[in-house]
Amino acid sequence: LEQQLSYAERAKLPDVHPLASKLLLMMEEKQSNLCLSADVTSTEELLQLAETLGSKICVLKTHVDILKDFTSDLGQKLQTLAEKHNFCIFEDRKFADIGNTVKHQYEGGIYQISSWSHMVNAHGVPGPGVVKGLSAVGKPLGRGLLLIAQMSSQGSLASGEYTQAVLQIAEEHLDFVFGFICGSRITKRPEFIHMTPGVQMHTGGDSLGQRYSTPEDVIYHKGSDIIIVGRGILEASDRLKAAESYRKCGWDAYEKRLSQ
Ligand code: BMP
Repeated sequence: LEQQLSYAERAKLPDVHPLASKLLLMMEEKQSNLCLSADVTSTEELLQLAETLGSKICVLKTHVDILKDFTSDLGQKLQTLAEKHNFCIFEDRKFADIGNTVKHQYEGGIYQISSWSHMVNAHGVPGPGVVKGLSAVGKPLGRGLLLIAQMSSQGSLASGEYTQAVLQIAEEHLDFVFGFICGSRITKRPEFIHMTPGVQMHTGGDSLGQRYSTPEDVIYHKGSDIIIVGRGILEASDRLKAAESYRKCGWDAYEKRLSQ
């Protein structure tokens, strides 16, 4: 039954995290459940992607530690583009240490992630302390956390009981955790947002263990909420056209799910 709720209806649930609410409304308004994984190594190219594809996406996912020319003004520039085109910024940092260490990694260092990224993610491996550490920094800023419950890669250890234990940590920290990185829906609780990487128009994989599912499979059959697409768009000859076709596929699959 929860599956039938629209993104807009879920945005209004009393217990929904404010960031999840904002994101769900944005998705409905833009008719986009597409997250672009902007895995490029030049800042100029990253900003250009945000500018040209911004209208097609609900989330821009970054790996700022792969940029060869990172400078401290990037966060502000990304935030300006996020406001202009109405998307959220997600630094895919995958925190995985004790609470005290991740607090510093999130707030400080060269990247100062908490100052510009609306959401980040973390592994459950360290136990709940990793969430508590990140929350100490992010919650006062209105940020949100996604826990990595499953991974798209071949042989991933994040499955079964591990996935269930991650879900448990999330349920105990509803004031900061608003969703998951996962392959398919792992909870019926409609306040949680499920985001799925490893998406291309055709199933298959790469030479380093990545595995791909289609937008239709991820959103309609697996019940996830957001498709995360990197090379499916980045390696296309026309990135804007590719982004539009992923947006449309993801959205059509969502409408099909709603109308069941
Ligand atoms: P691509 O669509 O080009 O395969 O990129 C996938 C992106 O999602 C990469 O940035 C990768 O780091 C990330 N990712 C993933 O592929 N699988 C996971 O389980 C978790 C991820 O964050």
